[in-house]
Amino acid sequence: MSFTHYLTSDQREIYLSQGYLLDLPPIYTAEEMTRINAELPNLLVLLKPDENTGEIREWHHTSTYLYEIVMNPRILDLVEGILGPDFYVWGSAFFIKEPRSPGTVPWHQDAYYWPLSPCNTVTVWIAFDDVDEVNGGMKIIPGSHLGGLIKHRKKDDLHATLSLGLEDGTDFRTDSAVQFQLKAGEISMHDDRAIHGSQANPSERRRAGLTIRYSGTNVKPDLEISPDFVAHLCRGTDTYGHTPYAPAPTTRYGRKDYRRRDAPTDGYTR
Ligand SMILES: O=C(O)CCC(=O)C(=O)O
Repeated sequence: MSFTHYLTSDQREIYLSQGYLLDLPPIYTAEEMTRINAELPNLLVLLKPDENTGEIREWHHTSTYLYEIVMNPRILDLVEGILGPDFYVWGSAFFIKEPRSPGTVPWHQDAYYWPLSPCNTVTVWIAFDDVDEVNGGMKIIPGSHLGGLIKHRKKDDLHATLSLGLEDGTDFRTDSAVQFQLKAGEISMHDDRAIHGSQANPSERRRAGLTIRYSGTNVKPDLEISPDFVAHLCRGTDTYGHTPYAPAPTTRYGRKDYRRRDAPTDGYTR
């Protein structure tokens, strides 16, 4: 079976050995991104007064605006190069840092948070803005996905946007961290075990990205922990039957409310 669908074998090799991929062809032109960004306020107005933009999670189930992005064939072709022919999309979430905002994303491994087994999930991070070190772009530790899941610690930092994280120098070392730089409309891809995080945005520029989570159909969600877990099959067939599927949305902008539990401090390590 070939897994080089629209990725070169070198790119696939880099992803498998480093746990991430950059320098991919742009998904959207500048004009397309301008149009996509112009629609974003239609989602923001659906937030409740006590909610922030981080609450726009899994709204691709209820908004064709986002569903079209997560199902974009240009993205699916690249994901297929990693996951193979049979995979679904289950997650999407905005990580928006407004200019001069103190919010950080602690170093973490996504899989520690997710009741999914086995680890076979690719995150696509789409830049809605130009993103770099100055406005709090993501950093990743190359090869860190190969070391297994590490116990995360509770984060008491007021500005941390996740409740659990890893300690630099104790759990891992940041010496080799790679800074992601993306133009609006470009993507990065990362493995669900790769250690990554991001700093605050002290700049005058917004830093917005949409994360999308794609899993091979062999990945089984724990429906007792996540009773509202639902997916859309992106490519191929699902012969495993682990995952409930939802119909595509029919409205342009809709919010999704779901039952959500914080990850326990010992994560969902298996
Ligand atoms: O956008 C960021 O800074 C972090 C994103 C992230 O943690 C993720 O994609 O899992």
